Amino acid sequence: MSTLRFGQHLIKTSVVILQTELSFALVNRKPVVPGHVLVCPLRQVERFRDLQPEEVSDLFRTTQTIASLVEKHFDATSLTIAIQDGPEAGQTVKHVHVHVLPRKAGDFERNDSIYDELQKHDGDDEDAPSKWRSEEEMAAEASVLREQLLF
Ligand code: AMW
Repeated sequence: MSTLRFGQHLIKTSVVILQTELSFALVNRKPVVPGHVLVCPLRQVERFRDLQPEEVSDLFRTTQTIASLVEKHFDATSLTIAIQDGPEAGQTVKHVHVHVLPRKAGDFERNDSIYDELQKHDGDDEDAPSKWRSEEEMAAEASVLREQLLF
């Protein structure tokens, strides 16, 4: 099976939802909310400023497609779309990625707590292999989402 690079991680195509000319979207091994997915440039660059204009364009067009898909599929009514651009902003994987998080009424008692959760969910204390989803579960989710893209 072929793989894509996400920073130091090798990503199996089974967990990839969509690949375009310059970007790809994958399911998350430790989602903050159901349907929390990531969209990345294919080229491994660390910071948003490192992207070429055509990569920015493809990345955001892909984000738009994927955001609509997960909002609908996970019965959400809004989205949080975020880039943690640099370590002080909470970036842990040195490869630009857009977090797409479906939102629903009452999902967090305080709406902006999602940013605290985003900061915490892959911190040193939280990001243990025992807390990751199985490859099978991730591949199953990616497969369902890929199918939805066809309609
Ligand atoms: W960052 O804190 O760098 O803005 O976010 C990294 C994101 O990548 C987290 O949501 C984390 O759960 C996710 N992640 C890290 N490694 C993998 C992987 N191998 N497969 C899927 N998601 C991953």
